[in-house]
Amino acid sequence: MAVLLSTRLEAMEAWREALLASDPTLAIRMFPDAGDPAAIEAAVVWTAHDMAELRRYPNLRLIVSMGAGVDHLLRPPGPPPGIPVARLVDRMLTSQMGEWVLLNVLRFHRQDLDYRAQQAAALWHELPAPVTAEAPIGILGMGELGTHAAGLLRGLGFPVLGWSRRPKQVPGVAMFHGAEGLSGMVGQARMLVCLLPLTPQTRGIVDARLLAQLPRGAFLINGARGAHVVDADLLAALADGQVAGAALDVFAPEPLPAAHPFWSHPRVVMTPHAASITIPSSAAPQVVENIHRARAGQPLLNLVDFAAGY
Ligand code: NDP
Ligand code: OXD
Repeated sequence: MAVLLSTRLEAMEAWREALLASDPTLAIRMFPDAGDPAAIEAAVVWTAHDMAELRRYPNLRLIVSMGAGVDHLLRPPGPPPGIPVARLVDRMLTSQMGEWVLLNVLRFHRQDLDYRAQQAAALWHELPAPVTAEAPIGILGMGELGTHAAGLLRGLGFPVLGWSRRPKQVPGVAMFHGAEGLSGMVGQARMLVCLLPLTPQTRGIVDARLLAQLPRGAFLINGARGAHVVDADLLAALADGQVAGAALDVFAPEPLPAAHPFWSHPRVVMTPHAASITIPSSAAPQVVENIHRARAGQPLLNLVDFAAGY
């Protein structure tokens, strides 16, 4: 039996080596060279892979996302019926995202956009001192990434508010949940960090209505998926000062077209979906463990809940 790998060409070899380091007996096929379709037992894939293509493999018993998100696997036509999908929950993915969130929270908290603009104008001017304990950070999505980022922010002394789908307790974090909990949380957030999965319920969640509920002059930090944000609504909120700045790692579509206004916006800081990048050597052991479990008919790790959409 063999494992099908499908990702960007430049990442393929690192994945192959990492999987073989965990289990040298694995037979690896690099898409599109799948070989005998009947030999494929698991597919380890990233965003560009066509889910319809996976219907060619009659003995497939596991699909693994090469990232934490799975929206690319669940969009129509979705995975072949009856085949489980696992995602990555990985220490290095989590810590990178924590760093990216901290970078941007501190950038906005310490008025870095303003100081950079002053530097460009050779202007020596001290702004009011920011008070950390008076700058609540709201986190949409309190899963693996959100909970870790919350801990880092708490460690720096920021009050942290969190929003999840189901009721949940996170030490030191004021938690809100469900549609009814959203405005209570957003209304207090000096910065809003989005770390939600993209599902039918969360698509377009950061729209004019939600942005209007933020305290005036708040900041948005989106490390989740571009489609969480309605771009035109964010641009309008930036234009009238309701939102004072945004840090965006993810876009719809990616790459973001060169003509998009975000590229040159003075209050938008962009990274090219690089907040947290999967490191195959870190992620491979759990993938191999899942392949072994699938063979043995044992419960799988980090399974996607199709009904919840993440
Ligand atoms: P998790 O599944 O661990 O956490 C998701 C969180 O979102 C949970 O707290 C969940 O609530 C909450 N949630 C889901 N749906 C809703 C809803 N309708 N209303 C309120 N809360 C909701 O995911 P991760 O933390 O591992 O990853 C989050 C996302 O980050 C990924 O899906 C991916 O899109 C993105 N990502 C981006 C990267 C980048 O480089 N930019 C890298 C890695 C991930 P509950 O706790 O109740 O389940
Ligand atoms: C992920 C991502 O989901 O990189 O892991 O976006």
